[in-house]
Amino acid sequence: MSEPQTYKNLIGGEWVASVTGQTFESTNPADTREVVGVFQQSNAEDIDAAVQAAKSAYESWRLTPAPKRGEILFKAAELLRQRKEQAARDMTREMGKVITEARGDVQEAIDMLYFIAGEGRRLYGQTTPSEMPNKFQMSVRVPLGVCGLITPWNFPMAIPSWKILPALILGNTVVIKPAEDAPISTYNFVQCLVDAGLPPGVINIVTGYGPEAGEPLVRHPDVKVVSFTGSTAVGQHITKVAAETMKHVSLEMGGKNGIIVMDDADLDLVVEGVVWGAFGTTGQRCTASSRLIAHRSVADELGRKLAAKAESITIGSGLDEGVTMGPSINADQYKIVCDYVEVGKQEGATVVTGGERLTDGNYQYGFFHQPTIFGDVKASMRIAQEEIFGPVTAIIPVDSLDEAIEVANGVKYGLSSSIYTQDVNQAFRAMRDLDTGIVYVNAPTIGAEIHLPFGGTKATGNGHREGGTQALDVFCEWKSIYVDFSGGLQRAQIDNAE
Ligand code: UN1
Repeated sequence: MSEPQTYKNLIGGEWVASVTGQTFESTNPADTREVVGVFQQSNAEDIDAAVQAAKSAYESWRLTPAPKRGEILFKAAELLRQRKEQAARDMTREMGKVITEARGDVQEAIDMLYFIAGEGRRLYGQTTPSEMPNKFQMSVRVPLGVCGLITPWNFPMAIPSWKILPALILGNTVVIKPAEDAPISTYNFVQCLVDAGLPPGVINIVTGYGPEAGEPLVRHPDVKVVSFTGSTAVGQHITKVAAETMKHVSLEMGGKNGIIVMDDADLDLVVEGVVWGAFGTTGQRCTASSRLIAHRSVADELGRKLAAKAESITIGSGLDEGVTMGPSINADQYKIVCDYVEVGKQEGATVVTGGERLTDGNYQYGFFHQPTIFGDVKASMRIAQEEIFGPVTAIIPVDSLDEAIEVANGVKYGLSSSIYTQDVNQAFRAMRDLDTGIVYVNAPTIGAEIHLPFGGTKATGNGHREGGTQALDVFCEWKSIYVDFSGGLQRAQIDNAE
């Protein structure tokens, strides 16, 4: 194996070591003997240097015409297209998702580049008539300044792109702290922006751990927006800390996403969708299909069919052709998965398939677990309530659509949901009543496209959305501008009132 590369922080256009002089390693979760990169273990001083660089770059970036900013994004999209295969391979090595999915993750960042690049020529505000004569009024978006972005390892290029690009197109500058388990994908993405001509200091990367590097970013008085994807507990902490300096905060957090399967559903289609939704990315998506809320009359048959399909999954290193499911990301996450499987067994759920960790042969070097399906699950069980973030799903039998919707909504999260049915009336009732930010019909709970808003209700979010033009709202203020060309004082609500 070749010597791992050492990555430095990117601050003000320069690659610099952390002031701590310390580094950390990221290893391949499919084979932890392989170190994939060495990264700076940064602290508050590094964060401060990056924020200062972003703050001074802001002065000219905010005045660069938005279509010009968009042109840089278009160029970066072209570069990333050329580099897609290498970026996907780096991603698989650093966080384990199978190569076809890693290509999808890179593609999502490419899609986002093109979409947001086009926003450079839109960024629409409003013009609206005045209630007064000879008066003009409009609203425009204005940037906020330095944005602090804290991103996860499960979509290590797509999710940084969701945050970086809306921030940049509006004229903000960025300091990003990527997850310590998968920083290379952020480097690969940012390198495209740099090579496309993004001026120094407009984007800065600082790597490190949450308490040492993430916390000072959230606390920094010159950071105006924090956008975070990760756990609800950390999101709540960020909200409290950020309140002290009145920052804007956008949060994307957990999910416990349910697929409703009605008795008229095409079960073969369901099986294909569930296996993709539950075990794609080894279940490590916020949108993973971690519950199947199945009509009692089809639940057993569904379990049998699902078991056969799940058992045909090939587990291993995502770089190997033919492998369809990779490992969990790290030892901690692996333990969480193994512990939840034990919890499910103790709670009295039936193991329909799987239920065991894999430790033989080459599996011993990674964090591998069988795809696991529990049957006879009650909606109140922990495995049906808590986010597992692993290859585990739970079949919960129900007797009606009303009960199915009640169960689907009966968790603290509200990210994604789905219904399989041939009945248009049932589909529309579900679309109306499922309390999630995303609803799928006859498809699993994963697979969002970047040009619609992405996010969730309840403990999943704080009312903001990524994706779509809605993502722009996180990174700007609205300014309303009134121009009175009457030559006289016109008092709104007074001079024109009855
Ligand atoms: C996530 O679930 O963590 O919707 C992000 C999807 C992907 C993004 C998922 N486009 O499945």
